[in-house]
Amino acid sequence: MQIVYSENHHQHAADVEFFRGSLVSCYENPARADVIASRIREVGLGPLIEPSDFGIAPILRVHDERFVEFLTTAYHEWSKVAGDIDAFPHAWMGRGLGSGQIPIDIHGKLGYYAADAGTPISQGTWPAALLAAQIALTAQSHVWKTGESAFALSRPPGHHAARDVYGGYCFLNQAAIAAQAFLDQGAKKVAIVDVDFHHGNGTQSIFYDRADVLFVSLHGDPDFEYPYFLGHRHETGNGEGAGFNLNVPLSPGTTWDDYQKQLAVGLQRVHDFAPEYLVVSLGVDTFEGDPISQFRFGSHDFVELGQQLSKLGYPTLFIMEGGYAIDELGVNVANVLSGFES
Ligand code: Q9C
Ligand code: ZN
Repeated sequence: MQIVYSENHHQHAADVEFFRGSLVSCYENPARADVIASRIREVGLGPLIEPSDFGIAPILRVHDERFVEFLTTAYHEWSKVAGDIDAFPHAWMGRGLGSGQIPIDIHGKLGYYAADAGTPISQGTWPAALLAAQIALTAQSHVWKTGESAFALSRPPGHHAARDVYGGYCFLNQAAIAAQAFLDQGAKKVAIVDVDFHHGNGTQSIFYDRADVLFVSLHGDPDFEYPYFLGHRHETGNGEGAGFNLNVPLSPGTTWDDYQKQLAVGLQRVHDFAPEYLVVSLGVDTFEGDPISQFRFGSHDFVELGQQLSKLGYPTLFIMEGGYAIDELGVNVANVLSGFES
């Protein structure tokens, strides 16, 4: 399997995030990708290659131009008034309280574009997010050209980013950008399976009205878990997209044994859809030791997860999403990929 990686993810290094009313060290930190890369080298899963530059056009197929413009300038605008400290919003519009007009002031803009107060923007956030998208596009291009599978080992993650919203540690939606790239290159149908602990609200929202991308997500029930406002079972798609969105919310404490039965239903739906390509939003925050999540996968269960995904038989593009138990993160991710290859 081809692995696409760049050490330049280190540019996105925020200091703190809000957690239960306090500021704590960021869970989404550079050590995450480092330990995954190191484990992948250790088990010899495949060559780690550097990303190519596909420019901004494939990103603008998914994201709003003014949103991208905001991301490119946000830290600079913020640091002019706040100094060299991570940027956070402090005001949101609230239901019914927005005219739709985008504020000019940076604090207003942060509130306009952010979904939460848990996603700091640091000095190198934009270049790192752009690089993560290029990593996804490089891996996508490999899958497209060879029919082989690939892994985009990138951070920051992407599945909480919507067309013009950032949040949940995500800025650009790599999975959506890659799925759209397959379609733009001539594919007719692409399925995205999201196995991150959190619902992929950004990805769902991007494709909710469309029949050319099937979105299947298994996740912590949003009645209890981030992102709270999307990911319920009754969300099945809209208009032409009706029937092309499948959410499987699961209780806190869900084990692999519970999960795999639901996964089988989700993968059957993918099979029935008969896509040409599969994109996997790969979060391993379903691990029992994850500090912010509530499922109970053991490390060995990730091998089986990889095996189940490989049984579908599609050229598959894995995109790195969440997973915050640093000590086991490398093993858990490599286990999925090893299981997939076996
Ligand atoms: N401040 C992904 O796994 N915040 N994002 C949790 C800690 C949101 C997770 C509370 C978690 C987002 C890609
Ligand atoms: Zn997650």
